[in-house]
Amino acid sequence: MSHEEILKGLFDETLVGNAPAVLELTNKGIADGMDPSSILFDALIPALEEVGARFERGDFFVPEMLISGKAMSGALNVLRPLLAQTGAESVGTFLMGTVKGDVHDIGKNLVNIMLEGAGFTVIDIGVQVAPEKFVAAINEHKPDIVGMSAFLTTTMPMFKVNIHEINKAGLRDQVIIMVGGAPVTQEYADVVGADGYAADASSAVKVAKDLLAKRRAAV
Ligand code: B1M
Repeated sequence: MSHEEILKGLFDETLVGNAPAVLELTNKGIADGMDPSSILFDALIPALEEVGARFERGDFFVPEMLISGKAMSGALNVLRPLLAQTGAESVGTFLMGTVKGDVHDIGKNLVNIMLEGAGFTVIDIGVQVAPEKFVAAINEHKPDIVGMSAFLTTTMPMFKVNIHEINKAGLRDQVIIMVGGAPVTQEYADVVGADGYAADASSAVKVAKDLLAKRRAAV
């Protein structure tokens, strides 16, 4: 099987949510010396974009989204150690969660993988994270950066609620706050009072590093 065929197979099987085939092709690609980033960016992510487009058109429903998501997550487990390989000392601690009311986690997990690859210690507090859980986790882990993901227009307002609660707990000055997720924009991040926003996992790493460097230079 050529690398092109593996990529095409990965796209097609992720689209139909055939998790065993996606896992097998991912393992085959890696064993064959393929670049893990190519598997991710040239096959898996485009497949989920297509799933989203079909859902919008009414050709796919929630169960189809779910099985495609599961197939993608299985492949991410294989890619995680390869994408996150780093021998470096921790550059900082990043606390990450998907906001309350939102169960999407693939994008969040991908950001985590990239951050780990860039040397961050990542503490993932999961999905549907309530404001009080963010506050408790900040007290417990004392992160440099708090990252919040929201993937639905209906859950984006939770950023503002979370930031308000972090403020009320007297912790706002101690952490940098970053937000992201498919419907989020820089303008929205500014409105809710976040310190940073990124559109995708690789820019999230860059923004996190820049914000941390600025904060450290200021103190
Ligand atoms: Co949902 N879903 N979903 N879904 N789902 C979307 C998000 C949607 C865009 C589909 C569509 O209509 N085209 C739509 C949202 C519309 C909107 O509000 N704008 C949608 C909907 C409507 C819903 C439900 C409401 C459907 C229903 O029940 N009627 C429901 C909501 C459930 C809930 O959360 N309460 C729902 C459910 C689900 C499943 C559970 C079935 C499943 C999730 C599985 C899982 O995550 N474990 C699912 C899936 C798979 C999708 C799509 C198809 C794929 C999402 C994904 O993983 N993308 C999605 C369509 C799409 O995205 N095109 C869709 C790949 C991922 C790598 O990209 O998530 O954008 P992304 O993450 C990026 C960036 O956003 C960024 O970096 C990531 C990596 O590059 N990023 C950050 C993310 N977090 C960041 C944080 C940062 C910085 C950057 O700093 C802190």
